[in-house]
Amino acid sequence: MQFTNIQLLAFFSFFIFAHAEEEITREIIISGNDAMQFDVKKFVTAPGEKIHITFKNVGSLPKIAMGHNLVFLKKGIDAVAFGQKVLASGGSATNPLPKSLLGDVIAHTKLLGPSETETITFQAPKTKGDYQYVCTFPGHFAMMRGTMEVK
Ligand SMILES: [Cu+2]
Repeated sequence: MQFTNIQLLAFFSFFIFAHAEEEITREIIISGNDAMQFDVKKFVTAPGEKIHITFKNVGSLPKIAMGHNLVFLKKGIDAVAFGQKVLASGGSATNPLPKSLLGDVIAHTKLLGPSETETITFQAPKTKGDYQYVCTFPGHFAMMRGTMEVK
């Protein structure tokens, strides 16, 4: 069986493309501290890109008083409105992200105590635009917010 040059080209470019797509992983490191601040308030990613987020709680206050998580919200979900919804849905220091709200969430870490770190991996949305992220420990949404821009 003979392959034409075009067929061979199509065959190999498929592999090259598939491989290239696999290689693109964006590494982002974000920390939260005892002053209720994320050190990264904005980052940019490409549509559909694989993202590794390493989230660190660099504070020293106990988790029950100053735990932090990192919650990525779907397009159009406002971080402040979501923080209020968490409280209205029974969110607390021991249950900062009620399961009933996961439909609004792209990806999230656990609640981290002092010096804890967690890495999560997810695929960036395919639709361009701004996506907000927030810490949903009660009250922290007032200060701990940021934006992932997909462009
Ligand atoms: Cu927090």
